[in-house]
Amino acid sequence: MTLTPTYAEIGMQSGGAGAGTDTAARPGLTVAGRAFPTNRGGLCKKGWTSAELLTSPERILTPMLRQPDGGFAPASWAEALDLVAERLAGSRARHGADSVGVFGGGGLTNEKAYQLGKFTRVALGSSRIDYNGRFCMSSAAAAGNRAFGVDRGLPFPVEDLDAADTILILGSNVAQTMPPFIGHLEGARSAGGLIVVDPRRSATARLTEDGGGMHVQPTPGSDLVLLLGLTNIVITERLIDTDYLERRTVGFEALRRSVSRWWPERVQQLTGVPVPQLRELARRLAAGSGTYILTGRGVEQHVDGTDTATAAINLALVLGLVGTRHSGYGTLTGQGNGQGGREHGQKCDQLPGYRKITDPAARAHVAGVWGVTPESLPGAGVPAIELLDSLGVSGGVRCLLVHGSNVVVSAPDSNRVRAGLEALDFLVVCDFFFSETARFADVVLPVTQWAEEDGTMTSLEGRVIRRRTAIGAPDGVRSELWIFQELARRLGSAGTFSADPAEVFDELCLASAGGLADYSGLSYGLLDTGEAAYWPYPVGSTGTPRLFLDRFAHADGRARIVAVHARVTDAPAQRDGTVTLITGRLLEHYQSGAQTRRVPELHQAQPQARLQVHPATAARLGLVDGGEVEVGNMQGTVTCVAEVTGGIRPDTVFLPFHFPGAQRANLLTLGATDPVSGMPEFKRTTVRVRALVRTPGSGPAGPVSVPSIRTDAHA
Ligand SMILES: Nc1nc2c(c(=O)[nH]1)N[C@H]1C(S)=C(S)[C@@H](COP(=O)(O)OP(=O)(O)OC[C@H]3O[C@@H](n4cnc5c(=O)[nH]c(N)nc54)[C@H](O)[C@@H]3O)O[C@H]1N2
Ligand SMILES: Nc1nc2c(c(=O)[nH]1)N[C@H]1C(S)=C(S)[C@@H](COP(=O)(O)OP(=O)(O)OC[C@H]3O[C@@H](n4cnc5c(=O)[nH]c(N)nc54)[C@H](O)[C@@H]3O)O[C@H]1N2
Ligand SMILES: [Mo]
Repeated sequence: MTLTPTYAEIGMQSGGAGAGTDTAARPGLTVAGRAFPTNRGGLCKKGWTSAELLTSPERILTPMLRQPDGGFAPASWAEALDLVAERLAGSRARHGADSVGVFGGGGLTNEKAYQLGKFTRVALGSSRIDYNGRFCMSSAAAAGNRAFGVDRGLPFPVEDLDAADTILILGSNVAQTMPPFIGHLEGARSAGGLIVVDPRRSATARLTEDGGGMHVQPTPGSDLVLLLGLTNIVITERLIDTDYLERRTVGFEALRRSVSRWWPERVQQLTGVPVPQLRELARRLAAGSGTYILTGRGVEQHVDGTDTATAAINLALVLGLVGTRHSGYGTLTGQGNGQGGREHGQKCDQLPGYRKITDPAARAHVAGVWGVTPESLPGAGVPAIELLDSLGVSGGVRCLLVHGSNVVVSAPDSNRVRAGLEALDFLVVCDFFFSETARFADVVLPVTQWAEEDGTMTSLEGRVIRRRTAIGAPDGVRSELWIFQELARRLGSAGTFSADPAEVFDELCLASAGGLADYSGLSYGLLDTGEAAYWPYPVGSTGTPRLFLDRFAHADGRARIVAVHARVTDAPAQRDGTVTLITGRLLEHYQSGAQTRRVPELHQAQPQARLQVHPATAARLGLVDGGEVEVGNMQGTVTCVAEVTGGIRPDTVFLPFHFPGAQRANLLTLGATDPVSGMPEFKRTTVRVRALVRTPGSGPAGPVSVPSIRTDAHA
């Protein structure tokens, strides 16, 4: 989540959290909220407890090498890095540079993400890099690029939301995933204008209860149809802004034709949202005097996520909301550096500054900064799921480096991921802990945590923020920048790799110059003044808090209305006792849980996976609250505990994805991807549920035949 370390102010204390651990000699830290516009001094529970991880007894404090007996033994850094370099060079020589793959993370600082991209292209010469943002932001990014010509999560400062009287949130549970953010919804909420679309009565949906807001509860994965239907109503009821459409957009005619068959009754049939509610929702959006439309993973993490985000953008465009001072569209970016992490080269088709690796001018510019020839840079690689699918496969990736992701828990179709990792010749994982993924590694390299390193992060609104070292790192751990430098040297790489974050940032700024995400006017010195710095920030500018006020980033300055079509038009199967599984987050846990499951307070609050089930469904399937259940389909089987709650549709169940082993939600997800973005489907999976202790009347949980919708992804 975006708030924890970045906005934390670190207070040094003596004694405290470090006592009694391997790192007892280090002073303890406490984390306190600091006044900052995004969070207004607030931190969520995970923020308050984040310092505990610095001194966790489970922290890895020396490189670890896999032994012939399958266990791990400590090694010196020289020994570990020599081995890694030798194996990578060997693979490259025997099987080509693309036999070495790299998997990054949206939690890395801008400096690390940038250097990881450069290291892959220059030191390894490989095109095979992608990252966990593919699971997170890729659909919204693709939609934003397509419509606006640029992808910045919120093209306006987050405080702009304070003045809104109407905010539509589609598929985001910010009350639990970004708690301090809900302060910015307060204006709309108290004006009765908070509207939440979620198949669950989530904590965010409950914010609509007092004050006259709306909670719309569609069937999972039907949001595209819902949005096409709302656009249809807005057009037929003449609520569109024709002047805006004429001045600022192209493509309206095709949109008008494409939504004409999504009349309200048909939309009701597929989404389960009653016609009067559809009409009321459309009218409220049009009537607002400051209206924002925001999307989250609930609508984006689908095989049609790009088109769904596009439909949300189209609705905003026909209402004339985007690029005006008091309204807008945005996507709620997820990870700590989910925005910056998608700008500087971790993506398979990307060079720094949000440039395309296939663009000759971009290649020439970046190669110049890197001191190599453009011809030496590889072309575009493949997106995350294709990369993971190629592990150990002939012609695929044989050696993998993982930096900041726990794919065994968080990538879809866990069994397949696990098989891929086992089939590798060599796996290197950089982490603080023995994550579920690190357990498959040949070499684990322990790295510095957030409080132990300098760097920058870019917030969901495109604001670049400095992170300062607050505490020395324990002996034995190293920064990733240092690791890249050492490996590049051992690999005999062209190009220089600095281990100093300030130097790397300066280089990133140069490399980004002239790109969409232009940082070239920034420096640590400038950021240290505390001035708010929103990209693009070219030399000589003072940054860009609000994009699109005058023009969109396409050559003609106009936004593209891209007519999209609903592909998933069947209601999810409820035959034979199957239900639709949606997955997502809990307040207390972060992502794969690699970090939060190691904080006792958070672990105790949510020690195990619980499947949310509606009481009617529980009765039908013979499930009891707190009882053990088995959730299964062709993909795999999860065992967990039932949580019977009225806050979910009867045809839908919800499972958090934070838990390991047999509780892994991703044992059930298919690995099907959006054809435009490569985003995997995480939020619409057909499953069968049964009580593990059989109660009379419950059916068996045999394999379920689900339609195979695996599609070929390209970036
Ligand atoms: N506590 C906590 N906070 C986090 C994180 C965390 O792991 N834990 N992770 C961070 C990251 S990386 C991210 S990306 C963000 C994600 O933040 P969110 O997008 O808020 O998170 P999710 O829980 O994945 O999904 C949000 C909601 O989508 C709903 N949903 C599921 N399927 C559908 C659907 O088909 N349609 C609609 N309309 N809604 C649907 C779910 O019921 C859920 O309430 O959170 C960030 N913050
Ligand atoms: N079923 C289902 N699956 C999902 C989702 C869902 O909604 N449903 N959401 C998806 C989304 S949006 C996301 S973002 C992913 C996230 O899932 P992951 O990519 O697994 O993210 P984390 O759990 O944060 O894992 C980060 C790992 O890297 C380590 N780490 C943290 N910081 C650093 C660093 O600076 N350097 C290094 N080397 N290591 C570091 C942590 O200790 C941890 O082991 O999960 C996706 N998976
Ligand atoms: Mo995410």
